[in-house]
Amino acid sequence: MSPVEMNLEARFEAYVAEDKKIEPKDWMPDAYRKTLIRQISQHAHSEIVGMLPEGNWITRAPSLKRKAILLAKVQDEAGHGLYLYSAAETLGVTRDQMLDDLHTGKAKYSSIFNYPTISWADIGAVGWLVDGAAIMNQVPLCKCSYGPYARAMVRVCKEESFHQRQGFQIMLTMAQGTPEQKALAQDAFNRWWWPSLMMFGPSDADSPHSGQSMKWNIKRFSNDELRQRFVDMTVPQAELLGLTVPDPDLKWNEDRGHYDFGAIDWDEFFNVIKGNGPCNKERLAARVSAHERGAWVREAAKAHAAKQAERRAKSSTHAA
Ligand code: FAQ
Repeated sequence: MSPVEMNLEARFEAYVAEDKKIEPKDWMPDAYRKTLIRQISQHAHSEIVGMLPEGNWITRAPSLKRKAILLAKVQDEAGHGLYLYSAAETLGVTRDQMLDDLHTGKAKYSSIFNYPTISWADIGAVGWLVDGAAIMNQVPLCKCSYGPYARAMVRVCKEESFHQRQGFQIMLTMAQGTPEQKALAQDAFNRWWWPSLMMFGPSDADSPHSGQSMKWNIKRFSNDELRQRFVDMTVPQAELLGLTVPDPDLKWNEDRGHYDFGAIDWDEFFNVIKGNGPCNKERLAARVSAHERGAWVREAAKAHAAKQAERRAKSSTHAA
């Protein structure tokens, strides 16, 4: 390493140690750049693939009000994808490259979006649990060492917290409704609980990236720490709803000051992230088809931009 590079590396290390933000034009180690591109692009993919399970219910929402709320939520997720793709682009990767990686199955997106939404109660469970888990994981990312990612996360988290509350409200309405409605809420809870715990990623002992990402202040808490916080926060909410957490081993541990919970089925998790979950193929096919069907929009936008540029160039020649 040359003396100049050593200086740059020392400056980078000092910035991280002092909790300052690294900005796109700052020098950064290749591995830091690579880790951020991986995490931010996977996060962006999760947001846009995450539109699909809920999008499934827009035409079948039970009232105009619920339809308008769900439509707004799904559009918010698209917006989150756009902020995140833009943040990743500042690291030197193009959107085309990222989308290509998603469409060819090279890039991951969150395991949670490979499960089906089979009843309206699932929309409540997704908002309550999936957005709840997303907030738990993402609030610390607002303090991530990479400036563009941290700033994108501030707005994302504000919107996710509205999403979580609308989900909880659907669950509350159903849990206080007819016995059939309450049963649907419990059934959705049973199916989404364990996959929501898996969203935080493998246990710390099996998480290859956590150690380095925590040293770089990308991640502030480990996967297991955030999962525990989520369990501790959500169990009292389930009690308030009058629903039963689908875990016979769940128990408050006085000594730890936390809930103990049952074993996660990691075989299921790894199987889903390998592409073999209940909806992986359907989700990927829907994304690829949307991308192909949107080609004319991208072409039209490019043609429009070229015409505008041509007009600007002509008017500046006339003015000169
Ligand atoms: N699913 O060493 P670690 C949302 C992969 S957004 C699939 O622990 P890391 C909003 C991981 O990538 C939800 N793959 O990795 C919404 C790595 O594979 P690789 C998304 C997973 O990065 C709500 C390998 O396992 N949120 O929900 C998963 O340090 C409702 C080893 O894992 C984010 O992306 C998983 N669950 O920690 C939208 C947040 N977990 O790349 C619509 C930002 C792990 O080596 C509707 N990301 N893997 O091939 C993060 O915080 C981190 O990347 C973790 C994983 C915590 C997800």
